[in-house]
Amino acid sequence: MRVLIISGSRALLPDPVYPLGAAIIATAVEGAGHQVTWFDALRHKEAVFALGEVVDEWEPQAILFSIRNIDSAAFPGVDRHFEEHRELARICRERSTAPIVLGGSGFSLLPQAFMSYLNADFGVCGEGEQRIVELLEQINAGTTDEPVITTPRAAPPFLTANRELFDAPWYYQRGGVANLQTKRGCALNCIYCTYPLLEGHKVRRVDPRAVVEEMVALKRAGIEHFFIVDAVFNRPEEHAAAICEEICRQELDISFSGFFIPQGDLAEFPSLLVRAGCTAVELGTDSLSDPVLHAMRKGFTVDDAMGYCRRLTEAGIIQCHNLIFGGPTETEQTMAESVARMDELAPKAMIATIGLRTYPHTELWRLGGGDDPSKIDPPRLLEPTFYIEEAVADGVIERVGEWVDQRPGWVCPGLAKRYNPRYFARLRRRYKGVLWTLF
Ligand code: B12
Ligand code: SF4
Repeated sequence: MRVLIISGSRALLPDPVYPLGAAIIATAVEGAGHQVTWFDALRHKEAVFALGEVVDEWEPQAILFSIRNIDSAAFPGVDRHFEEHRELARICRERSTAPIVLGGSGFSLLPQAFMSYLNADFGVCGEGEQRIVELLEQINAGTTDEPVITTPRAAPPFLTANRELFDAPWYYQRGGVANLQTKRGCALNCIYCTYPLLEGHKVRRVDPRAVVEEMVALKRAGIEHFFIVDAVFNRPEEHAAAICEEICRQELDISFSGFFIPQGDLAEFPSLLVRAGCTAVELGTDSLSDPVLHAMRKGFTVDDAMGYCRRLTEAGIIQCHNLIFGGPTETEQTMAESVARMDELAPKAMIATIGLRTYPHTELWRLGGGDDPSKIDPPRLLEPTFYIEEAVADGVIERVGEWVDQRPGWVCPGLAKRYNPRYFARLRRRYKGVLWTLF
């Protein structure tokens, strides 16, 4: 079959992100013997027009649409990406009779909403690399049944992407990293988080030798800086350590970063990270006040976080933290505690988030009084909603704005403070690796 695969994301911040999920799907489809062409909406100023031309020329027999981003999840200045996806889907419908199949992390969080909003034929929820091949066979044979299919979670080793698809070098040039996965799943249970919904609670690890093999292959292609896209890189800690050891064993000269939880037991882990090339990490700290950490069920305490971060600093690892202002049980006092303790840690960068984006099927959705999602008209679910604790709702935007203004390394996506595409693109011109190390 002639298959067109679209990456719908047009988000440029904090960096343009290589559409790894879409590339894996395209690799699977190509591997099954189909003719594949890809369209990357981010690469076109007039994406809808350009897509129309590709559809006319290519005359696809199936159109696969990868939806990574719904919105920027940043309050109050939220960017609504789902509206851009509708325009792309509309032009496909106008120019082609091919079935439209949706997938991707954004889609998987709100499948029914996207199906009806984009007027799609099929949707694959979750990890699509195996199921998409079967679905294309069924479409070809005219034997399809359910429009929305939920896939079982894949077992490692996972299919690796052919990075010629969607032009990985272009993203490396502009985004400064190549993305790579070392496992799927998160065993933790933070009340607002969608990652366990997307990837499950059971952690499925890729063999460290296979992870490093992928790094070696990318290094041969000139890529030396990586971002690990795992929910949390340092959980389980021994898997992360095994990957670091393998990088050291192979004397691979690369740098990498990823998401970390500020807690861990292995005393030698920070120095091992440094030897393996990880000298900058992003921490999902969220709060530095115990009642709020407890209410969000983060699974660590202020003491854990402060102690862990000091160990990272001693080992020479610079840090970017995230703080959420307005989470469950937040008060003026808990916010002030978080700010004071963050000042003590004095990280290189700090991302301030106001409130929490709520998603159906999370505990926070229920806590925030969200209705039963099955009773809501599906497209209405796409409207971004946020939880902000009532006790601080009045004035939290101004307070956070002031804190950010007073601290050079702090950014706030929702207030567009030190967070704009031109500033970041300027920094990026002279730098590879994670960008916040320049703040
Ligand atoms: C790593 C990550 C980042 C890193 C990316 C680093 C990098 N260079 O890659 C950073 C920190 C930069 C980042 C930034 C942002 N992110 Co982010 N990120 C993730 C994360 C954890 C993993 C993404 C990933 O690469 N997964 C691995 C790939 C292989 O999986 P996948 O893309 O899901 O693809 C699989 C399936 O979805 C499916 N599939 C994919 N496409 C298709 C298509 C078809 C047709 C089919 C059938 C199947 C299919 O099969 C694939 C293979 O199994 C996800 C959460 C998660 N656990 O998924 C959030 C997530 C994607 N991010 C999210 C958001 C909001 C953002 C930001 C907007 C945050 C912000 N305000 O800055 C920015 C946007 C950046 C941008 N330019 O797009 C949201 C998106 C939902 C939403 N509300 O829009 C997610 C889902 C997290 C969440 N809150 O729930 N992010
Ligand atoms: S916030 Fe991080 S640690 Fe908590 S459940 Fe989500 S991915 Fe896991």
